[in-house]
Amino acid sequence: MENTKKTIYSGIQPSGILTLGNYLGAVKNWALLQEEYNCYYGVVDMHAITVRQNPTELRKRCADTMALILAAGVDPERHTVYYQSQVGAHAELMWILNCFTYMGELNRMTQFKEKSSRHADNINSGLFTYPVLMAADILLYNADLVPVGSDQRQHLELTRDIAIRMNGIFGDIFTVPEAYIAKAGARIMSLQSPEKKMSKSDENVNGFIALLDDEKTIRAKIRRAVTDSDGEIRLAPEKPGITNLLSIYAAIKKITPEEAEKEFAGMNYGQLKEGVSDAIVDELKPLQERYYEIRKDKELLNRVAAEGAEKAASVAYRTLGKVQRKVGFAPRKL
Ligand code: ATP
Ligand code: LTN
Repeated sequence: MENTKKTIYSGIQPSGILTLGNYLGAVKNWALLQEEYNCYYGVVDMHAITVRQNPTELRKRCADTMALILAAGVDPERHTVYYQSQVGAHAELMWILNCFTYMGELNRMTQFKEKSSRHADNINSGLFTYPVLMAADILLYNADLVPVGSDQRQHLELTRDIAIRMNGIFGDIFTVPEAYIAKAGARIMSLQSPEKKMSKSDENVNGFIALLDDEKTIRAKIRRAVTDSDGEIRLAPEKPGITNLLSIYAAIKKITPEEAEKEFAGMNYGQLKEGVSDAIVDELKPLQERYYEIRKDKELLNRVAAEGAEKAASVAYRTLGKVQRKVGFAPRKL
């Protein structure tokens, strides 16, 4: 029965076209988990403006991201897909959570440190409190499980700490969520600098495979992927490029990186790259076909967004109301 199912929440920023990293680390699992869970998936546009965005581009990317989530197989009839900025409860709960989060906790966040060094001219306070907004997203829906890539583990820990702290003060108001981090694909690395994660806002487009890259581009990017000069195909920390290619292959084929290593043992780098390209192209082709169909259908996208915001708001405002009462605010008509 629908309402006895556990709840999933996850979000993705419309900060660029989704990459293979976003897909293998997160979005692919969103579709797989929807049979067992009641799911809320947010296109987190409020998180995206923590770095400068062009407004016209951002609006377009929100729709692109929504279409990609649907193309990946998420069913908006049974689940909730929506734009975060259309549900005001996120910002309202975030304020309250801010007052229960310590500067010291936020100062430790590695994503903040990494993003502030990348955007040194715009270290705004939104970038600093970004994890608190993420905690608000998750706690509003009383999520049990949060499927994300491993880069988000620290934010999930903070969300849990905030929830436990507030439950301790006010009695049980929040469900304490667990991270769901898949073994394969949890951290796909950049093709150009395999010591850092593949990121959709990387200014070097050769560092990532975008989900909408055509076959020629995919093959060219993999051909150009940084490797090393020892010529042997094996998993090793000192061989991050080869290890990453094997991990990508493994995540797509649903095998372990060790099994992928065996499959390519004794071959040369050219053959490995061809095998990886074939796997990516086969995986992305059907997704792309569905995407272009859905992306044309403005009416469908608008309807999913409107219905999604309404469904999300009905749950989110209920939680917000409960928290507002607990902290001592005057009763409010929603
Ligand atoms: P940006 O580059 O704008 O910071 P991003 O590419 O890191 O964005 P997000 O929107 O922040 O993507 O993340 C969406 C989801 O994709 C999150 O669950 C995140 O953990 C996951 N993810 C992001 N990058 C990777 C990666 N390289 N490998 C695996 N999962 C990833
Ligand atoms: N911070 C996340 C995106 C995100 C998210 C969330 C993920 C925002 N809100 C809630 C899970 C649950 C990221 O991937 N960078």
